[in-house]
Amino acid sequence: LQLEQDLREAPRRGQLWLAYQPIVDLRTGETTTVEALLRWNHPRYGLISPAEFIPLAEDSDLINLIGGHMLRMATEEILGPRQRYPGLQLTVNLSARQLDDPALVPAVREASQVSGLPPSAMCLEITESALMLDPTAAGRTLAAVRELGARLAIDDFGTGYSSLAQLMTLPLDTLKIDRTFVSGLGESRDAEAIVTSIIAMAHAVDLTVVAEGVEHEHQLEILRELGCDLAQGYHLGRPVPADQL
Ligand code: G
Ligand code: G
Ligand code: MN
Ligand code: NA
Repeated sequence: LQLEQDLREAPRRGQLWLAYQPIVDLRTGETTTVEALLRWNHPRYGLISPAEFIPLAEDSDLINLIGGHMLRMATEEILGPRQRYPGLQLTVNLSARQLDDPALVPAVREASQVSGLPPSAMCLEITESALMLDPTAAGRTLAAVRELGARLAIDDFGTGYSSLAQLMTLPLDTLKIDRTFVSGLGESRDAEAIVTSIIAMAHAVDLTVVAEGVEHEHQLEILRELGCDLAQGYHLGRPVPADQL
């Protein structure tokens, strides 16, 4: 509970910051997008991962506060890099709770208006499991986000239990292959078979495919051969503060 109280005050105390990780086009080698990843510098416990504090925020109404703050920071901080790379896109993560929150769409609109970053330069990532909690409600929110002009990605794909039929009813643009499959490339034939079929399936329904968690050159080579569109991972670039992008 003390930690929850600390988190409530973190935005106003300037303890939250964003690390940005490049997402690279496998044909051109260019960075087309950066993913914003939230970080919390706690005065006593040091750096706390979102894997720990996002669930805490989701158990209370805090997720709206944190989510809104994150959107405003990200849309402001991307402006500098976009002056040098005008086509650069921003992608941010949403949690399950934000999906059925009526404040989400206004928060995206507001962040865009305040920063001047067009919604078309923004993508929202939702995990497969969050989408499947309530696909009907998720579909409504996603349609409203799309209406604004922002793009949508399904994150950690392959770790949930969604069917292709369910996914096709959602207005998605991008599919991100979970890093557990990418890490097996070149080592397990199963991993290669799975990645091959995910790419084929995604392309069949016109989704752009991102491979996550690329840590080695050989994985990159296999992904290129398999026709994957984009890739992300420590081998291509670690998440860094905006001024180091
Ligand atoms: O960057 P890192 O590996 O620490 O992220 C851990 C998890 O936290 C990942 O699943 C990532 O998607 C999630 N995450 C990172 N930033 C945010 C954020 O701003 N909002 C939400 N909801 N999740 C985030
Ligand atoms: O769930 P999501 O895909 O949003 O999680 C993103 C997280 O994955 C980031 O917090 C980032 O720190 C982590 N990440 C990014 N690239 C790599 C990688 O190459 N290897 C591993 N193990 N983690 C990565
Ligand atoms: Mn993500
Ligand atoms: Na992921």
